[in-house]
Amino acid sequence: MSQSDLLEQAKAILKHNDFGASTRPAPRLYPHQWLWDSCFIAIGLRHDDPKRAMTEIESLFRGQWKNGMLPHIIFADDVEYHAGPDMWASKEYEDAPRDVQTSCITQPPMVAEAVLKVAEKLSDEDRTAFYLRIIDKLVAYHTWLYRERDSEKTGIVTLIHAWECGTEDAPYWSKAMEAAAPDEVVQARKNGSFVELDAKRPDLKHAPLEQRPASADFYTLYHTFELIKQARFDLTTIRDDTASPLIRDVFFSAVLSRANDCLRQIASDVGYGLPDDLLAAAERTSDAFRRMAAESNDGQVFSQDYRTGQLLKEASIANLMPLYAGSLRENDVTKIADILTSPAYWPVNGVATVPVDSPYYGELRFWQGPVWINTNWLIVEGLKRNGQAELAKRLVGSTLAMVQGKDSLYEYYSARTGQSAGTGNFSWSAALTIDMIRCKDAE
Ligand code: 2M8
Repeated sequence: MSQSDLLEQAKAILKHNDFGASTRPAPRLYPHQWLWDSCFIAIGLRHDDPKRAMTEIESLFRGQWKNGMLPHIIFADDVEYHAGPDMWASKEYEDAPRDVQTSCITQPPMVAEAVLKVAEKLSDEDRTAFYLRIIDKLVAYHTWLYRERDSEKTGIVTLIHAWECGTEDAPYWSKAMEAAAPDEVVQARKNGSFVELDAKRPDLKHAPLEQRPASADFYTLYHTFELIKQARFDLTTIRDDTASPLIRDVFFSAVLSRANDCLRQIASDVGYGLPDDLLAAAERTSDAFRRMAAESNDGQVFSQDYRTGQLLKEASIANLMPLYAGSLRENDVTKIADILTSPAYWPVNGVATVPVDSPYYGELRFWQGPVWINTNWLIVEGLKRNGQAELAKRLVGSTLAMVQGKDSLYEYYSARTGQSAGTGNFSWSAALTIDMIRCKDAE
């Protein structure tokens, strides 16, 4: 398959998943609009249709709550999904929009980065108009994140559910969820068999069990969802009234750190004064990453249990994210580059979401080992910004070689063999393949 065939394949997937002003992550498994998916999708769309890319981003704000929150899903009508609109009942909340149904939690705040990337492809006039239409909404979102999720002013925001981090089955979340397992999972653990629970899974119509979260995690995701819903999705109530895990999440906060830098750039381009408390919060986040990376022997940083302060040291790609968060000292960049090129993280196809020597590693297990195109993309961006252009090029080459020549672009791939897994026709894999090819060709 030639590079231009791969580009055509990727474009056709985005077209197929387009439903007007936004794009489904995948036709059947993910039939609504997701927050960070749409950001990656816009980054791909910008190369051939920057106006459609703008629409993809602006359509996300249909779902913005009055308090500033951007929800992780905006629901389309009448399509089957395992965690659909009735389960969330967003309209019970005064802050939620009236004309669309949404989830009541958020997802990695990639929006400001997506706005900046799309804007690179716009005329000066369109760019300014785009920034002016969107900046108040972005400020409201970042302000909500700090107000609601970092009232202690640590710089690292707390997540109230694994679905918020986007990599929901990452080992540090899996581990933290163990103590909150529902009775049926506790019982299945005792019996040593999950067969009955596996048989009831709605998501397994679209992908086999070994490629989806294990049932212990899947049912705990639902159970903790019920707990946080009873607490009306409020962090303090969840902390005080439930045993549902709360995590100061470095993966999510690294995305926020970069998003803050993007927001500053957007504001400066249109002469917009960002609020002082937001600027101070952003400074705390970038300082936290620089400090954690400098203090760590091997460059890895860890999320924390919000209640106890205990570090969650399970190995995963989240621990390497200071690279994406901002500019690090050269020595700290080298430490992280050494880990991500080690045989555990880069056995054949880099970079595994969980290293192959981790007890959690599963070759095709959802967020527990396979290579995802979006995490590779984040690492490529981090490497480029931290003076590692050659390694970034190598990672782009390895990613494109892995996705090339298959019947579709998939949700994720084996780090050992490149085998594709999860759902096919996966939008962000298509969009970021386009972005990698087009940026490589432009260099
Ligand atoms: C996956 O998450 C959803 C819940 O949000 C699910 O498992 O049904 C994750 O990979 C998430 O990061 C992604 O945004 C979503 C849609 O692609 O799917």
